[in-house]
Amino acid sequence: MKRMKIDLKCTLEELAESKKYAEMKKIRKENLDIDYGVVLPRITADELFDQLQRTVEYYDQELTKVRVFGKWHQIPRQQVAYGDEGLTYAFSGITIPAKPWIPSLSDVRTFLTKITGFQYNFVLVNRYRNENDHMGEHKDDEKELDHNTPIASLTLGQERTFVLKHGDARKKGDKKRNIPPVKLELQHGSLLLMNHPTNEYWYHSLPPRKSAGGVRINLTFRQLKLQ
Ligand SMILES: O=C(O)CCC(=O)C(=O)O
Ligand SMILES: [Mn+2]
Repeated sequence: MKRMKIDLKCTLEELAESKKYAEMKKIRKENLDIDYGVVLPRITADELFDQLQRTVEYYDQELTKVRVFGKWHQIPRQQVAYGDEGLTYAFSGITIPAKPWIPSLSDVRTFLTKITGFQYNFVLVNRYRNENDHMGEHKDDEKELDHNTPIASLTLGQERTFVLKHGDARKKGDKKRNIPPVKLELQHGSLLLMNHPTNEYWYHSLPPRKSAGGVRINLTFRQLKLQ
């Protein structure tokens, strides 16, 4: 079925002004502070997803290899960074310049600033092609990140499970603490804000998930300190 074309920029502007999106729900645990809510209506999320599918140019597979125990592996997803001029993205030993903003990403950035009050100068785009594509456990605790600005993670397309685990729950032996993981089903058009100090204590991942084979695009907007 052919959908009516909508003007993304205007739609996002109106949405931010009308505040007609679901309220964000706060989740708090020991040193975890996140907010979650669906901020884009279906039709807007669909249009953004289509535009990103058409216009985002992912890094070459050669640039997204990682070295683990001396062996090179292709990361299990597609990836690219966009951002203000001069910002770079460091990835397992290589530093790649962020690509200049494209209209859809810059419209979303403006929208996020209006609804959260935070400024963002950088976005990492991850595209999960199928149920096997995933992201392993990690913390986004790089020193270049401005910790006063939460990482704003917008999900489009296939719903997938996002898992947060406390660092102490991953330890072995006596040091291991029994802290249950926090699991969230990240919906099409949803926004997740990871507030400080979540990323100092909690790891997060997007595990493979059978029966969730559709394409998912995730945008993590970040504020990098000027380098
Ligand atoms: O795809 C996701 O929801 C997670 C992305 C993520 O953790 C990251 O980009 O650092
Ligand atoms: Mn992350």
